[in-house]
Amino acid sequence: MKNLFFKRLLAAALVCTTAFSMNAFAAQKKSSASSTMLFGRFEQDGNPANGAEPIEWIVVANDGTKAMLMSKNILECLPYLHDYANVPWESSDLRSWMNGTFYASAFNDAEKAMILDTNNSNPDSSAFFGVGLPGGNPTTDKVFALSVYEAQQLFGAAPEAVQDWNEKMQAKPTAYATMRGCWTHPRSGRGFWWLRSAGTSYGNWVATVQDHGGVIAHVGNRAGEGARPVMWVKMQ
Ligand SMILES: [Ca+2]
Repeated sequence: MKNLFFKRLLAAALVCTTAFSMNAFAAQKKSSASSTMLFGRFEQDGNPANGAEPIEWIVVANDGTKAMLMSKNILECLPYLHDYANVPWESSDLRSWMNGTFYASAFNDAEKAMILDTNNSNPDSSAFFGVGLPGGNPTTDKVFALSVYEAQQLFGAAPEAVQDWNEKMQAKPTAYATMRGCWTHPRSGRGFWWLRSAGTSYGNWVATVQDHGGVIAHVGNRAGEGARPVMWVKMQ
């Protein structure tokens, strides 16, 4: 039932293409049919001279009091970890960037007050990859990447279909993220984005999403992959 609930929410979110401003947030906050919303700002068009652009978020869950938002686009190009090493989400560069540089620069004080702490479990990845790795300690995050299990629940990326095409998981880097080094498919414009879960024990230490939307594992310092921040935002 829970999976169906999330699927329906996601379907509703993806059907409507209207982006809501913060002024419309109150009006839409009780509607499960809300789709995307604008919240915070980050450089996206690759022209810093015209300032940062509003961030568009997909409302992937909404329980009536809070909404789970995931950036529609891949916002930044960075490795999960700068070095060739196996570290858990807790110690990753990606977590540091999301809760540090990104959180500090993308949101004003009023917006920060709306962003809730999320207690994230980080289970090992064996239930997804078969030959998995430990995920490390639980973490408390303002901003985070999805785990493989959350992606599976929200977008139906079933374990037996991790290599498969999954339109719900596809995303494009912004022009800025492409300029920063995110690999971008020349025709589709889509790219790769990190999950926070561990990968497999064959030296592929982090789960990541490919341009066609399937989940795979890569070494965490692989170049050209990016970040899709996720967070829970208070609605009342
Ligand atoms: Ca700009």
